[in-house]
Amino acid sequence: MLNCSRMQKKTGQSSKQMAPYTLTYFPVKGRCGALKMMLADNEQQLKENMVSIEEWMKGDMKGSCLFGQLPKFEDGDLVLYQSNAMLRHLGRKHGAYGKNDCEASLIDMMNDAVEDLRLKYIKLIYQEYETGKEAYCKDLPNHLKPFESVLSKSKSGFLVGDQISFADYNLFDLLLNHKVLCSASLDSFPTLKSYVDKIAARPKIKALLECENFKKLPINGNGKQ
Ligand code: GTB
Repeated sequence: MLNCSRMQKKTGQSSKQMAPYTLTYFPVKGRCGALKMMLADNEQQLKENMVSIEEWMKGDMKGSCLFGQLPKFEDGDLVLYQSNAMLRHLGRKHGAYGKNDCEASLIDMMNDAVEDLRLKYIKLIYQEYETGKEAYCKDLPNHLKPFESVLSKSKSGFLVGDQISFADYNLFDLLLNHKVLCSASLDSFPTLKSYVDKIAARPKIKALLECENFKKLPINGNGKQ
């Protein structure tokens, strides 16, 4: 189980509500940090199957995955691959996908922009870390500027509308990664900085971030961060 005992006690869920969701993934935060944050914030339990790289290398599990990759997410009989599809599914189920179609489309747009930046981050981490980190951090403000701009116009402090959405969890997770990668990354973005502080202070997110089971997971699979 992902959740700390402290968090489980606080939620006070009945056994019927326990672990409606199952996540199969490597023992890293990777592409599942945002999903875990959204579930924690909504007091949802998550059963985790951690797959070691040794187990994965045997090949059987890879062969059983629709696109040959993890994460895999199960909600009862529904099996999902693709981390952004998982975020959307949970956003729909837990009121984190806007309050009308227009908001949902704007949330999609913002989440696609988060994915664009995540792909650049992943490329750096897994392919160019030694040679590309300095240039990446120098160029990062150009990629953060649009998020700062959207948030500085937001009355609620969230990307879209007046409530948190799955795109916020996704952006928050990626900004945390960037704070580790380029420590000064938010220095010239006061709105993004207070956005990160505000989401990190949400009680259930705070509890997750302080939870040993979550904290001990490396951000990435190759030890770079
Ligand atoms: N578009 C997909 C999504 O969003 O879910 C991308 C999924 C993906 O890239 N999965 C990677 C994977 O399954 C893991 S995330 N790789 C194995 C393969 O392709 O055979 C990155 C990652 C890489 C390595 C580790 N590790 O060694 O522990 C952990 C995480």
